[in-house]
Amino acid sequence: SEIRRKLLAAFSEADGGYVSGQKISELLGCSRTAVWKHIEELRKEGFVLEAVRRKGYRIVKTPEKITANEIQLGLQTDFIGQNIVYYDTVDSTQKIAHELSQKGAEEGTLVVADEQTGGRGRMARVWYSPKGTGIWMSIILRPNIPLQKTPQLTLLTAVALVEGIEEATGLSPTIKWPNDILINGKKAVGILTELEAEADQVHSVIIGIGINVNQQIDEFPEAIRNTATSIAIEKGEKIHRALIIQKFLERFEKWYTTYLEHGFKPIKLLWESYSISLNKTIHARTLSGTVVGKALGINEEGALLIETSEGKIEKVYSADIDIK
Ligand code: BTX
Repeated sequence: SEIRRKLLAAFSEADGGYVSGQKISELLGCSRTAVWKHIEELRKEGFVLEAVRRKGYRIVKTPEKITANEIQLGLQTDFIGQNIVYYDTVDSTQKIAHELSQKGAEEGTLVVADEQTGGRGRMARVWYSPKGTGIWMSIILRPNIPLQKTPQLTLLTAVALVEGIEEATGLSPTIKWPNDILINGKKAVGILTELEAEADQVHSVIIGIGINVNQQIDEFPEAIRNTATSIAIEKGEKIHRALIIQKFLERFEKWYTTYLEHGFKPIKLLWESYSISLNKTIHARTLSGTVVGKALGINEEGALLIETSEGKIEKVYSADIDIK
């Protein structure tokens, strides 16, 4: 709610310091008793607050759980993640985001869940989204761009994820075209971009992001134990999920607004600098066969350019790639 947003903004500004009850009641335009009720609500969500006479309230600890409040506490964006819809458990945040989008949800609306029972990847694959350990979220965007440019948003998201994760954890993720983020060569993040469009008109783009954060290796299903990893595994310690979400949202807003103003060029350069597939021989498995060759880069549309041994340059729009 708006009140909650203001309350958290006041605590963010105080940066761990006290905010007086008087100040809060002025900011929110409510009585001291109502202030106390809002504080109690935060406590119920797992925030630890200290109350000191004449000084006011101070946040001592934020909850381990991810809550909308915690993501908003200290979030420095204008519109990305300013409206957060949170679920303890949900089929797929993509599904919810599509529904909200059709009901007219504002651009930048973020759907986050602690667990997904029907998390999905590309081409109806399963995305494992166990409870309490990862970040499963979807963002609603309404860019005014032609349909064929929408794959660029997947690449833009990958850039923001690399930078956000690096800022929050100190790890250095890399990108494997088109939508995998790897840490030390293993998949830690997946991105799924879906559209609502009619003819050439894009109504909305729903970006789904799954980040493995606090899983240990034996928590992964057998099928992906050799290929998947989590931030905690690579970092050697657990990381607060809300921090990663915040850092990502901030990078995302920055590059998304840059993109809308200046186009794909600046994003493309960053993307290429974080990519591990370039200048290597790769096998790209597409629906119509496998292309083998050297990955040269991406074009303006976000397609991967592969130079085959005959010197022909193939454009690949959708594939799974193996790096040889
Ligand atoms: P993808 O098709 O590139 O990857 C899916 C493949 O990745 C699976 O077939 C499996 O081999 C492997 N995989 C499944 N789960 C995991 C995992 N947790 N970690 C590593 N590897 C895994 C990637 O699709 C796009 C994923 C987007 C997920 C987000 S979560 C929030 C949103 N809601 C939703 O339903 N999907 C998106």
